[in-house]
Amino acid sequence: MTRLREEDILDISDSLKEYDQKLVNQTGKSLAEIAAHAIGSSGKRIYELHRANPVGVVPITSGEGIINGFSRSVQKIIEFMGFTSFVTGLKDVGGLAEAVEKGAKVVFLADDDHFVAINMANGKVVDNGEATGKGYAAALDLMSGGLRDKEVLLIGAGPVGAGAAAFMSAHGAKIFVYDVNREQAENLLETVPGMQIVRDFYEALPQYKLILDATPAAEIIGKEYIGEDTMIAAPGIPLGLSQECLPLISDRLVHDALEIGVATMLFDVLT
Ligand code: PYL
Repeated sequence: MTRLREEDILDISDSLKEYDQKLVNQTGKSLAEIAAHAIGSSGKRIYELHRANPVGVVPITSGEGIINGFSRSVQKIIEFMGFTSFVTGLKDVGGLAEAVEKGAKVVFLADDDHFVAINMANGKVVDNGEATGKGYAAALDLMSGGLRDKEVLLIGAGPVGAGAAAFMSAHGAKIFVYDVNREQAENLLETVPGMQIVRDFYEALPQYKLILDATPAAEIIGKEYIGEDTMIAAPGIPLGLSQECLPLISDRLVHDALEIGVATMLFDVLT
C-alpha cells in the first residue's frame, strides 16, 4: 500500500465543498451520493439512521508513524458527510479507549498496512482498499452514464482493483484487467465472472475509453492515450497519468487522495 505524504492531503479539509461540486459536475452526483451508489444503498436513510452516532478517528503511531493531517482529513470528510466526528486526543490504545468512552459507534484507524472503519455496535469492519475501489467504480458508472455492456480497462488487481471489479461486474461491465503481477490478475478472475486478462498493457491501452487505474504506478498513461471520450477513475496514489494528460482530460478524470474512499467506508460500515 502506498503511504500518503503530508502534501497529498494538505488541502483536503479546506476544499471539500469545492471538490463535492466538481464531483457533481463530473458525475451528476455528490460525494455522499457516489458513496451510497457504491454500496447500493440510500445515503439519506443511512444519514437519518446514524447521524446521531459520533465517529471517532484514532491517530496511530506504529510503523512509519503519524502522517500530519491524516486523521484531521478523515474527520473533516466524515463531518462533511453530516456526521458528528472527532479525532481522539490520545493515540493508539489510549485513543481507541477514548473513542469508545466518548460513545463512538464507528472508529477509523490506520497503520502502514491497514486502514479500517470498525462498527463498534455490530463488529463490521470495512477496509479502505475495497471501499475505495467500489467508490471509484461507482463514480465511473455515473460519469459514463452506466457501465452496463461497456468495456472497461481495470489496471491493478490488488484490494482496490478487486473492490472496483466487484462493483463493475455487478453493474454489467465487460472488464479487462491488467496487472504487472499476472498471478494477482488470475486470482481475481476466480471471484469476478466473465473478466478477461490483458496480456500486453500498451497494446491494450489505446483500445479503451473507460479506464479504472487502481495501481500505485506513476505516470504510466501518456497523452497519446487520451481521446476526447476517454474517462478515467484513478484511486491510485500517485496518479497514473502523466502531467501532460491533465489539460486533456481534467473534467473526465476522478482522482483524490482520501475523500471517495473514506465516504464509502463510512456508508458501508453503517449498512
Ligand atoms: C489510507 C491511505 C490511502 C493510500 N495509502 C494509505 C496510507 O497512506 N496508509 C498509511 C496511513 C498511516 C496513518 C498514520 C496516522 O496518522 O494515523 N498511522
